[in-house]
Amino acid sequence: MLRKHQTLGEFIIENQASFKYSSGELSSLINSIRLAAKVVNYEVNKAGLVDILGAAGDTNVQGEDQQKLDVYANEKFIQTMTNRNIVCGIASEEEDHFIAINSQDENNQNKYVVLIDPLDGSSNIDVNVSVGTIFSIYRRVTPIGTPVTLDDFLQPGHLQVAAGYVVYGTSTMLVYTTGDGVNGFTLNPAIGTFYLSHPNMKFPEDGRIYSVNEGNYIHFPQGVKNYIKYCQMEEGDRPYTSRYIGSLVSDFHRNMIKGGIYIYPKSSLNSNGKLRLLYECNPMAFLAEQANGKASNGFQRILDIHPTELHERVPFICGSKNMVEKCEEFMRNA
Ligand code: AHM
Ligand code: MG
Repeated sequence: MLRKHQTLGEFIIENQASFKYSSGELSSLINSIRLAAKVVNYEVNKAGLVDILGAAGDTNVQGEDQQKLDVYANEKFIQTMTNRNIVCGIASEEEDHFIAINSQDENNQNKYVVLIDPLDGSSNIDVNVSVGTIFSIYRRVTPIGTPVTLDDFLQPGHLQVAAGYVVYGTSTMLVYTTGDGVNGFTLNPAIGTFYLSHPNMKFPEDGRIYSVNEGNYIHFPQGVKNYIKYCQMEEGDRPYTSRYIGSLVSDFHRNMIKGGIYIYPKSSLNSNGKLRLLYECNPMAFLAEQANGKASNGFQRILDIHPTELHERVPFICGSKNMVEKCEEFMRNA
């Protein structure tokens, strides 16, 4: 049951039975992400004090080395999940290779692997603009108790058991799905508790916002160019509004609430676009579909793509269903 003012902790316990694979392990895993999110949030919030407290690479007044926030976030998420011994493997956008946890320990009965982008859009930190953490969770495919392998991570997105993001914005929110809709929780920083503030989030079927880095327009495929022109044309409810933060989590979050489309296409500069299938596109696509939205590479459903490498990139079109379908139509016909 969804109850406003429910805390995230209460929600996890009360909804455990509705998880596709009911187990305390997934609950503990989401709890550990909640914990790491709070720690990272505290640090992100202090970023504006960098001139006072010291920049990355400096030593602070306590004699501690200051780290870049994305490195810090990476460490915190990995540490939290490793210390609690609740996953068997982690892959991070910040790491070249996946990390096997307790792989030699035959008592390690953990069945989940996590893929994470610890601080997406981190170039926005310097200018006090929202950034996010994105996570994606799968059941391992290799036998429990054996070391994880690359196969455990290279699964198509439709096999995700949970995914979500944290947006460190004007408020900090944790939004996630376990395949049973999308719910958003807002952090009350005074007491460090996430409350259910956005139950059962849904993309409006149609929207009026398009989010794309138009500075790259000249390099875009013809279908995307045509769609952008369509968005700008005066007809019906158009022209649409252009909004691009340059932080996927924030752009996605706004579009889910207000209705819109996010596009990071391939271009003559990047043949597969920029975003990573496993750390960014799959989790956002899972959330989008769970919220009545859609996600595609222009021609194929994101969640159907079979990954072949950890850091694979794909073109990404995601948002309100009718807008994504319109964009796909332009791409097919170009
Ligand atoms: P990052 O993983 O290096 O932070 O890059 C991902 C980010 C997305 O959050 C954002 O939508 C996109 O890169 C912006 O890229 P661009 O500046 O090319 O428009
Ligand atoms: Mg990223």
